Amino acid sequence: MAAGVAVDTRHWIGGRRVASARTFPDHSPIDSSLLAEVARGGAEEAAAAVTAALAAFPAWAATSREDRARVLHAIADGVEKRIEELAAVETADNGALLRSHLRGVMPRVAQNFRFFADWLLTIDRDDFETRGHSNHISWDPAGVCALITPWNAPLMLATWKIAPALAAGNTVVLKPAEWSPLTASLLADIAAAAGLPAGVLNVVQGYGEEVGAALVSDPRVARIGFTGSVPTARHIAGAAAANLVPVSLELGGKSPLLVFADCDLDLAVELAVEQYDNAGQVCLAGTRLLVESSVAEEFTRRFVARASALRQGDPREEATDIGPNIHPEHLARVDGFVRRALAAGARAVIGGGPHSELGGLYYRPTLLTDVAPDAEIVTEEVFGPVLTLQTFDTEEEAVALANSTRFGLAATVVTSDVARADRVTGQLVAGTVWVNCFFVRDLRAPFGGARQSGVGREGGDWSFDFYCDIKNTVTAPKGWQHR
Ligand code: TXE
Repeated sequence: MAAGVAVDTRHWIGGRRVASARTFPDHSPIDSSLLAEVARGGAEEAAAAVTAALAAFPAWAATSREDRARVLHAIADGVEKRIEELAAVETADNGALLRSHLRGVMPRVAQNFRFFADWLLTIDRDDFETRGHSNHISWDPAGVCALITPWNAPLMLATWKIAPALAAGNTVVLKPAEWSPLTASLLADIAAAAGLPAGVLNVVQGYGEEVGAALVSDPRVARIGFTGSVPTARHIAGAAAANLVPVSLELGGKSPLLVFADCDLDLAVELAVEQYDNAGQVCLAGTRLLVESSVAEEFTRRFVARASALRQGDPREEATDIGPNIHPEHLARVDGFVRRALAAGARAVIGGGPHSELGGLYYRPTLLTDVAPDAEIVTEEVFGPVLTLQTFDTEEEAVALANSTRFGLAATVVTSDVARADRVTGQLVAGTVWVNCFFVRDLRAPFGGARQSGVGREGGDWSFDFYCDIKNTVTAPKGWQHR
């Protein structure tokens, strides 16, 4: 196995490993080697997992906040103890850089648990006064949460939902993406070793249309958390509507990166080249470069020099900057976007196709110019190392271009003019806006997007609002000793 680590890829249901009659192959995008034959669940396994989660719910919901926080910290301890193994397996499974997993992604997995454990102990919306009366708001766990997660940051995005769901006192059934199933299986072992009771976290492996669809249609599910594509979100939202289940949808983006002539151009180039991270498989990526005309030529020259120095290859090597894309089907999807753009008259300043020497799933970092504002390559999420560059002459034109897609997830503004930054950021349709920086994240901030970038927000209070049922407000004469 590319990762050199054997993973038990049977389901984790009710605190024990469960096999299925069928399996599906899991290959590494690094070299297409077979990593595992993974249990291929279906409606039966999905139902069994919901049953186990339901059975475990009363006791876990009744566990004190302090005890739940203690278990979540113990899970974080377990993640930190096995961080090298988790990083190696995740890199083998989804092709993202080992150094990113070791130094950024896996520490963030542990932080997801610690953050919501601590937030649980500090969250205080309970008491405020009204005309001589006190009000006490209390909230309950919601119940069984079905969490369906993607392949671009498998364990980080799964635990970004699992941690608040568990902290709030819910039980969970996780359906990882079939293109990156492995670390979810390891998490099940880590959680069990940390003392998470059987049935509180369940992991069912399998295809979205088999396991995922069964989970979101199960009337016993109380919350659905999803990160993935818009088309899949439509299926899930429809199932949730049938049962009137609250659903959180974190979807794609086509975010702008605005470069104004007054900016530090070297900073703008560095921020733009960062958008190739994870081979462009980042929902927040600023893939639409919008550059003020007067600096476009110099920006492009510096960008080409910087991007041409990026090293593509084996993501396990420390020196590698860009690894492979996740899967042959996805590579074909990415390449299809580029080919259609080139056929429509776009020009590839760099890249423009798969990496001819490396072959496999390696796609060259690509920058396309001469693209129309309504072109598919400008309006649709490619989810590969493919950027477009458009120019503008005025601030108004920049904002209009930035807001011209059906998405609204993020935006980056590069300018040295504070007043301009205030004006522009106030007009952008984007859930997260960075000024002269990128991907600086605080877990207290609401994460999510407008338009077709999703429904709802995750992070801090917003995660708790979603994963809890607000129970009631008790109002009594001042001095009443609310429990
Ligand atoms: O996602 P899917 P895919 C976008 C990105 C990418 C495109 C396709 O544009 O190119 O989506 O990626 C499960 N009922 N993003 O096809 O299909 C599936 O098993 C229930 C952006 O991989 O949405 C997986 O676990 N579940 C995104 C999860 O949904 C179903 C990250 C996501 O798969 C299902 C990933 C169904 N009918 C993709 N069909 C981001 N915002 O980061 C599939 N699934």
